[in-house]
Amino acid sequence: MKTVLRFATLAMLLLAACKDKSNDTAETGTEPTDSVSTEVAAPKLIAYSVVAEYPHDTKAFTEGLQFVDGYLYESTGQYGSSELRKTDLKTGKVLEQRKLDSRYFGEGLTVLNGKIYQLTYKEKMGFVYDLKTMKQLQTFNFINAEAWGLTNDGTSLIYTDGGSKLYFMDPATMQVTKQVEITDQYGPVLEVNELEFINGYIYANQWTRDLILKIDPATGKVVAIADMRDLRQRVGIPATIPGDETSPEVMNGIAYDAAQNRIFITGKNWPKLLEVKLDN
Ligand SMILES: [Ca+2]
Repeated sequence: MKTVLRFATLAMLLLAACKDKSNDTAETGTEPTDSVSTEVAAPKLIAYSVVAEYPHDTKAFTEGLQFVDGYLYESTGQYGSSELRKTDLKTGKVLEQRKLDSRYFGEGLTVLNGKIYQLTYKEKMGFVYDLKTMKQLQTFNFINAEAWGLTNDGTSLIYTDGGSKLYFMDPATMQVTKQVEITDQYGPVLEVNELEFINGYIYANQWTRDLILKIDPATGKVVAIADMRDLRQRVGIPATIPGDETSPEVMNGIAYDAAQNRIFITGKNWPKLLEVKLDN
C-alpha cells in the first residue's frame, strides 16, 4: 500500500524543484543521505505546454491508451463497465467497443504487430484482439497478483503490477523474459501505472500523483519527471488528495502519435484529452 515516506519524498522533490526553476535539475535538498547514495542524480524536470484539447468520455475510467493509425484505443476499468474502445480523437466518440464480462476490471493496453493486448486488474488474465476487427483472438495468464500498465518496445510487451518493476514479456510465448526495477534517487518507485514507449524511453503515470515519469527501460532509472498537477484545474476536476481512493480522477493515460510526433494525455473520467508538448 501507499507509504507516507513515498509521498514525503515526492513532495520534497517537487518542492525542491519549485524552489529553483532556473535550474532544471531538481535539488536533493535536505534529504537524508545516510540511506541513499549521493551519486544518484535526481530526475530532471520536464517543462510542458498544452497544444490542443479534445473531448474525452467522462464514463471512461482510463487504464490503457494508445494511438494507432489515426485512432485512439482505450482500455477502461471498473467491474461491470470495463471495455476495450476505439475512439475518434477529434470528437471523442466511441467508434467500436468490446465490453468485458463483469468479473473483469480492464487495465493496461498496447498494440503490437496488429494485435491489441489488454490486461485485467486482479484476474491474472489478459486478452488479445485483432486490431482491425477487434475480435478476441485468445486469452493469456500472467504471474502477477495484479496488472496495471502496459506498453511495448516493438519487440516485448512491457507491464507493471503496482510494484516497482517493469516486466518484459515475449508476445510469442507470453512468458516474462526480464524484470527491471524502476528507481529514482530515493530507491524503488512504486505504483507506476499507464505506460507509453516513446523514442527509446518509457513515459509513465504514477497512481494518484498526476505526474509523468520518464524511465530508461534498460536501467529502470527515472531520468526526468513532468509535474502536471495543474492540469486538473484546466480540465475542470477537483484537486486530489494523494492516496485518497475516493478521489479517482487521477491522470492516467499517455498515447503517442509517432507519425506527427504528438503526445496525448488524459485521466480517469476526465472530460478532456490533451495534446501536450514535452520539453525534453
Ligand atoms: Ca499508453
